[in-house]
Amino acid sequence: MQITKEEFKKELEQKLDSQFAVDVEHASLGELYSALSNVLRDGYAPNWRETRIKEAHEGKKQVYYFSIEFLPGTLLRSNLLNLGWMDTVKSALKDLGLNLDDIAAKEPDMALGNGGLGRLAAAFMDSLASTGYVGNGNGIRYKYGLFKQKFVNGYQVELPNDWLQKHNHWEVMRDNKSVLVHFGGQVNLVQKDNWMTPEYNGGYSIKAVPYDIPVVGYHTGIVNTMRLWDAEIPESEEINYPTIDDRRKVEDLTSILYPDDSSYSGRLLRLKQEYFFVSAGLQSILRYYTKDLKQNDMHNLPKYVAVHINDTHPAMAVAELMRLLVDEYHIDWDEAWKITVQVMSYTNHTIMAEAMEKWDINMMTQLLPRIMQIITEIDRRYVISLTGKVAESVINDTRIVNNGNVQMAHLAIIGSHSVNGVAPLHTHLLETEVLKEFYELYPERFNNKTNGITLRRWLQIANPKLSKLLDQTVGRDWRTDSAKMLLLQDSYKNAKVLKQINEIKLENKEKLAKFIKKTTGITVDPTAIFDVQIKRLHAYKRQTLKLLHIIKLYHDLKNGIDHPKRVVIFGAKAAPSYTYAKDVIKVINEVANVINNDASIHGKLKVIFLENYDVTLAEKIIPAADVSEQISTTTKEASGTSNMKLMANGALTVATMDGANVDIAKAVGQDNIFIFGLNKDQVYDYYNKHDYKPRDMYNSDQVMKETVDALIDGSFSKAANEGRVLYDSFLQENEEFLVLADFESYLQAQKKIEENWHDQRSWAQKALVNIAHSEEFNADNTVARYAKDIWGLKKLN
Ligand code: CR1
Repeated sequence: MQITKEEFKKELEQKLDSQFAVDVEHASLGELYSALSNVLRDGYAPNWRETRIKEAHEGKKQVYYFSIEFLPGTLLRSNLLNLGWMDTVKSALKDLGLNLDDIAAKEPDMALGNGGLGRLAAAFMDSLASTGYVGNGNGIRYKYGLFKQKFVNGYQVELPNDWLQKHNHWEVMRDNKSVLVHFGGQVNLVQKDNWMTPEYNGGYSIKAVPYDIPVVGYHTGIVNTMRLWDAEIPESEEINYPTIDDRRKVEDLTSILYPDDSSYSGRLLRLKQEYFFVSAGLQSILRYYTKDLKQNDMHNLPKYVAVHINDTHPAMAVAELMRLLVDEYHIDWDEAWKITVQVMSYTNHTIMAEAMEKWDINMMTQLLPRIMQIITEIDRRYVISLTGKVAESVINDTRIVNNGNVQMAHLAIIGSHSVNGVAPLHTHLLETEVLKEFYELYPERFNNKTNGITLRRWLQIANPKLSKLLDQTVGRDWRTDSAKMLLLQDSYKNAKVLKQINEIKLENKEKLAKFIKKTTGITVDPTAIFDVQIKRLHAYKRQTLKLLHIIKLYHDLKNGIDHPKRVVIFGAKAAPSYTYAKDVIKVINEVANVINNDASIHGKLKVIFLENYDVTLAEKIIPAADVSEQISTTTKEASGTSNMKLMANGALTVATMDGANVDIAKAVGQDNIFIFGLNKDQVYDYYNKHDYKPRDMYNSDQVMKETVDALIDGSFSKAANEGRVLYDSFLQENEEFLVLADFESYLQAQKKIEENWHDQRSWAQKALVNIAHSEEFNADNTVARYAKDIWGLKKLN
């Protein structure tokens, strides 16, 4: 539905009046946000309803993306853009003396995810709707999102992120679509009507209530649904929870998102969360299949439904679908298994061993007795099917139940027809190292699907100026057909375009500089190199290597060795229980303090660690970046996606040949990226031979020694203890992240960056090539590949 400026103004006034009894002039920004989002809701509501009717009518296959994390950020501007209202509304607001950005800033950031994995899930939602596919999200409506990060004396402090406090304006609660999820008790199998039927004794049910969030497609008229589940006490069981405390215990199931994307804490609650949203999701899918689509043959389920297991957290979907098919719909085990494997597909997002989920059998038996029985049976049949055919060791390594644990990745792989990694190198490592034995058993299941980003959010919304330049140079079509962005290369020698690229970058940097001033009090020079590392704080991502480079630059400047002006900008949250990562934050903050206050270096180097990195902050930083730091230990970063967002905004990447950096290097060519560091074979050589001796390197390299010693020689005395922790970690024999091994070559890469910086025209040319080729990482194309190769979807008419 389109809207004129005048219609919009009238609608806005009406909403302000009916909701708050104020007029535009007297409305607060919060009230304006609320009214504006309501006008938008009216705008897309008909499309949302029609999409559902069409879905049921056309009966096309749908994908359900099961993910324990979704990280959409804010939705106001994205809904405006996708609905085609952005320009009209911006200009109408301007007429009224208002600014869209100020109003949009009132929306809480929907941070129901930790990092790349959750952000990817949200990007896929947007891309599915924007390319015409029916794709549904299935997740958890956490009451508290990822913690709010503050720095106190340089330390990270975590505060609750009560994002729902001010109401989520997009969600619609659909109480009538609630389902019950059962936990605990005992299960006996009894013969009933010729069927082994489970008889449940004891235990309890929790009511899963869906909150639907619309996913508005970009100019497609399609509005898909992201369904997030909340936990309530079923009316019939209220009597069992007489006190507020009792109630809270149940409702706590969906209270918190686990703030850790690499290891697991609060295990029992986490397991409950996993089963809760998986069971609720599958029950509602089958209800839709039977009631709305009026299908009664479960054998046809794979023609209508694809369920995607995003990392192992929803892997129980395999067992839960078996339970539903066998127990509730009386499908033969073998038939049910065929259906299940055809329906399920799985993405692995990391090779980090600590993220490989396993659940204790006893815990699982107590909490989910029927699921444990089913998993045991799947495992038993798996072992039988391979006995005598492959080595016993292979069976033991790959079976689902072993060493007292249920291996969730094994369940996901065995129960899915497709297993994919998220960049070619990552998929290759899955096939040859991490999941080698599975690859040999099921080579046809493995495939690669390189990650992508939504250019709508990261260019159109976050960088309107660069978007306009693209409009002027390649035409507006790039907004729907990103391949057109490649035409930008025709302007490689166009002095005017190159100048504009630099001007736009400078304007974005000025804006960020203002934000930095406002939030940290520190003045930064927008003409300096803005050198950006934004991602979760983790040893493998090596914010530590950046830190060593900063110290080296500082020493140089103090010793009269000149460098171009540079502002290093970090954004990163550390998992609350990850002490090493928190130590890194403290050290960076104290190093920053010393450097930022040292008048002797004349402001040539500034180090800014911005608090509370989230999608909203990313939208401010990314358009202003000159340099993108992608410096993980080769083999450790499955893909990375900030690398893609930064290149799309014209930042030049300094990178190891890890994750999707490899593909970025291929796309832009060696001249337009700064590659350094050990390659995968060298890394594995160290790991296999156990002969990495950083202390020898340190002793024989004076620059390295001076740089590392600064951590313990009193230079940064406020982080003496944490500095010692880092120092010791770097020098430890066979240190896993090979920080010092890459130090020298990282310095070389940085030197090259400085040399290139002096030639602003050629810098702009490199930026231009990066912007043009970022289209290869358009999530719209990524989902098209999933849709075709894995899910078998057809577009809605
Ligand atoms: C990976 O670390 C990747 C995203 C999305 C992360 C990152 O390299 O870009 O997934 N994995 O695929 C993760 O969070 C728990 O695993």
